[in-house]
Amino acid sequence: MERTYIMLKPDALKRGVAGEIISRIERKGYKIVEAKTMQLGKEVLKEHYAHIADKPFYPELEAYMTSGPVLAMIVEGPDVVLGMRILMGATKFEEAAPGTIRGDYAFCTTENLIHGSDSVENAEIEIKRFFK
Ligand code: IDP
Ligand code: MG
Repeated sequence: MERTYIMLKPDALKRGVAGEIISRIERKGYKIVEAKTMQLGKEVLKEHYAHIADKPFYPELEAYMTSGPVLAMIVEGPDVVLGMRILMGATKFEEAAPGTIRGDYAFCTTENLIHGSDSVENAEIEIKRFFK
């Protein structure tokens, strides 16, 4: 069974929509096999976001991602990596379709509520990174 790394970002917890997002994941038929809240440090975040760490928006992203706890999860299901990316919606808030998590809840691109691995290979790396 395929697994992916899902992380509800600090705004999801601050706004109190974590439960609604989890409901969507469960309604889709996916299983949450592990979950924990944690406070991200700058070092692990830079490792996780190495592909964008040199972008001009990174300092703002770092401040946001370390502003409060995240909810880290391992989610399991058939083709769950791709399926979760579809449930999440596009990265840029103006491109996230209604009906997706980001399309329904995000009003800017930095604070877009949820992370999901973008490939099966990265899912395994991210699960190891955050669940040791
Ligand atoms: P993803 O989260 O959809 O996989 P990535 O390109 O991996 O998108 O970017 C990681 C995170 O960085 C995004 O979820 C978002 O929070 C932030 N981000 C990406 N691009 C921008 C941007 O152009 N402006 C502000 N924040 C961005
Ligand atoms: Mg990404």
